[in-house]
Amino acid sequence: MKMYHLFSIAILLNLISCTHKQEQDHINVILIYADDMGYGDLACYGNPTIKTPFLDQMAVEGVKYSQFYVTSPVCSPSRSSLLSGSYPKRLDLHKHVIFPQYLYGINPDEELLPELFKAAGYNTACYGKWHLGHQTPFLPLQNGFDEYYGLPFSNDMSKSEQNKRGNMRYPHYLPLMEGNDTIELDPDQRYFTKNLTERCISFIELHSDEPFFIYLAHPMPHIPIYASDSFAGQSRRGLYGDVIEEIDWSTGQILQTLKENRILDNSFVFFSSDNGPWLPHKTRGGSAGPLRGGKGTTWEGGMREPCIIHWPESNKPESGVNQTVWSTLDILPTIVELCGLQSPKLKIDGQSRLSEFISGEAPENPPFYYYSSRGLLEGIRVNEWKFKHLPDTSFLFNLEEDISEQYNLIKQYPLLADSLNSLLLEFDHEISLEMRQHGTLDQ
Ligand SMILES: [Ca+2]
Repeated sequence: MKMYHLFSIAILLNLISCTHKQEQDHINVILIYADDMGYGDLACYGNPTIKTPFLDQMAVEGVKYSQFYVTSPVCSPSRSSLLSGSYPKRLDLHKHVIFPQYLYGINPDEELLPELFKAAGYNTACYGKWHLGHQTPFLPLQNGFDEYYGLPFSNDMSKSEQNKRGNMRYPHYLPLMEGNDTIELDPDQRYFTKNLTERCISFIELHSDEPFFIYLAHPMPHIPIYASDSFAGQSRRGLYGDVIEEIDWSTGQILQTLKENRILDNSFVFFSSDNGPWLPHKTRGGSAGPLRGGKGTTWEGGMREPCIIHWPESNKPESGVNQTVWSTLDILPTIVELCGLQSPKLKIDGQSRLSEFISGEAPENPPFYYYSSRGLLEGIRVNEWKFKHLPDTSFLFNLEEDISEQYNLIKQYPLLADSLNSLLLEFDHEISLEMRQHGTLDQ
């Protein structure tokens, strides 16, 4: 009898240990995407007056990327690449942002990252700004997310905000959505960051024993900017600094929640922003640091972003600064490999960078293409060289010697410029032929 009990206990212990091991085998993923935050807005990227201790610490313990790009200098196209691994033009989402009166959005046939997670049994949540189409078929719940709470488009697409700017006939209210339903119109924007953070924390706590994927897309610091009472008036950089410091706090809260639930070691947490700072709004917008230009341009300031990643213990590169040239295109395939998900069947543009990041081997350097806010291909980067053309001028910069794009070397290296221009034209021709269609309600 005694032996029987001992045997039962041994089986039980074995079962518990197996279950525990299974729990630790999966990797949780959180993508945090700010809105219109610049390359120079975080202390760890050189900002002298905004305090970002949590992101600074995340950069020290994880990896900070110094040459990370987004695929568009405006919201909707940039977001489409993060979730699809493709240039916006491949998805027919390259022609600027989706305004409230538009009837189109991301094609539900696209295989987005949340759908790949869903197919692998993950719990999925989207909190914050969506901006990939606000008609029902294009919203998060129809595209792989179990939960959605947030704004379907930008926080300035609001009757009250437009009225403040003197646009008294603006007809659209800003909807706050829960799932597919609007639960409030023109909500108090001071509490966006705080409320989204609380949602995120609750979801982590509820699913701490199960695999999960969270896409936290902060509506800030896109103007109009607001911070909660705890942060307003605190930063030396003024309200803009308050907003960034609250986003920093939010990231710290999320990392702390993962730690308290003992799942930080098997979580991949990514932090970046969809495009550069909104410079025409002067002190209300952010800073691109040493980079030229900002939001809406294909100068570096419009498309090079801070990127900090906390890697899981099972796949952890050496901490520090990584100088690889890469982009949001590579996030989906890298995560697919990291988490063992099924790859999308449709053609995408990104590639997994997992093995080179983990092993520290020399990075591959596929060309990076700079599409404008209107979807025109204006530039290409290959290694340190960037060729860019505007209607009246062409430029050639050595970005690793001239980060601020101040010295046009096109007259010194005309053959190099020509060959980069040929690559650019060839790529745009190819993607135009292969372009899929966005989803529309009126087709
Ligand atoms: Ca944006």
